[in-house]
Amino acid sequence: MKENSYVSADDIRSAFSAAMSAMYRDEVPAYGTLMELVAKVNADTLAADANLKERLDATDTLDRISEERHGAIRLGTPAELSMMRRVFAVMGMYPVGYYDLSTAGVPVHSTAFRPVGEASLKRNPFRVFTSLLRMDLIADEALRAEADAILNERRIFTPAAVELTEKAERDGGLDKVDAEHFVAQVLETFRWHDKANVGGDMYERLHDAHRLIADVVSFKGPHINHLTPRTLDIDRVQALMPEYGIAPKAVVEGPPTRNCPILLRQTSFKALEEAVSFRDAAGGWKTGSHTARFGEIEQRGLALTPKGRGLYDRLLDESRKIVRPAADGSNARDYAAALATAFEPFPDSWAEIREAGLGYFSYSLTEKGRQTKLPGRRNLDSLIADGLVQFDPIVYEDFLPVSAAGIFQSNLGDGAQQEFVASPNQKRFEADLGAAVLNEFDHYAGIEKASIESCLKALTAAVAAE
Ligand code: OOG
Ligand code: NI
Repeated sequence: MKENSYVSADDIRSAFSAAMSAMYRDEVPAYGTLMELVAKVNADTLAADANLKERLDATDTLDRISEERHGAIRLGTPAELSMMRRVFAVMGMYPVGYYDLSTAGVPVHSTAFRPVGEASLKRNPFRVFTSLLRMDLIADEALRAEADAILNERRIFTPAAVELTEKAERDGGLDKVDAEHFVAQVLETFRWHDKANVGGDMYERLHDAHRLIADVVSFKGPHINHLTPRTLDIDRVQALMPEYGIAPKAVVEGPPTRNCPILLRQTSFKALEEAVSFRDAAGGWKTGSHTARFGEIEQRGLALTPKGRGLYDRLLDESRKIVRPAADGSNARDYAAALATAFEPFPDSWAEIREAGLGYFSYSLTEKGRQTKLPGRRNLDSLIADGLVQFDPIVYEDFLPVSAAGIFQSNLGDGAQQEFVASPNQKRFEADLGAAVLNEFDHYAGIEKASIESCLKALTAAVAAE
């Protein structure tokens, strides 16, 4: 097959995220309502802020502003995780970051499959937060063995999805017909199944061990449990949700509202209780319910260096010592106030954040810089001071374990709080995945470094060219 007849991985990912969006809106009408609200708030925000509109027009694709940025699934076995890695690779999505959620009472560890290069992120930034159930954290050995047996029986990928993934690996891509077929087949893996894989008794036992275990083990596949569009004003969407008939989670996760947004802010509407049926002893079906699916929104800001992240983690921890957000939202105002107070030591101008070495920036030449020729290399700060080089925040494209835990918890129900011994095991996760995850800090540092190098090179190359 000729190379130029292949569809780009970025285009396959775009088609996949559009197909997921259509399927999820169809399956979860409340999600469609959330999308409408987000589109309205984004339009209002842009109408009220001409500057923002201009900036987004220059740097982003304005017409895609309210589209999904991520979704999430929960897998049951190492084999499912490693096959999922191969499927996502066909769509240009690679594992970035390792998140241990055991500390937060959720028996999973996770990565995010996402596009990595700037051009790919611009084309379509869709990512999937992917968790693997940690059976090793389940105390009940008999239950563990039964759950393992159930999981080992199921096949979450269609035969055609596996074949097309192998074909893409072998040939280095898929042509148009195969790519369309691939998207349709892979979509099946994420579909909701209202008929459980297990009987009602087994579901109860799994549920008693942990709600998340029931969610993973009881069904035919890893149904997509939420999708997340981007909002330009997360506080406003959070405030308006009740008016639209959807129940927001108690608080927005992540940093407080700031002039200079950092990392990631997220909130969701609470998972819906949905009718499902379980096998009964006579081989028929018995109706019950399951709570797993919700809708989320996100707003992203500056990627922080390890030093910045250290400060963020410490301040977040301090805010939670003042007020711990209650699941019912009763102290949401106090929590927002405590968060704002706790974050006062975190500088709130790009220049101060940069000078303190707290964030990653992308450097470029100013107009003056483009017309300047330097005899030799000079230090970056002096080039900035002389107006030759400017800097823009690099956007954080990853996730936050404390926030993720908050999202998990609010959707597992209030009684689901459970203690596990902290036991991050990235080595084990990577062995199960069949690959190493990219370290997100190294990645941002690399982008920053390359931008500095290219400025210095351009400033001195002007001399060489003369
Ligand atoms: C994933 C929760 C984490 C996020 O945005 O932090 C997540 C899940 O509930 O499976 O999606
Ligand atoms: Ni999410």
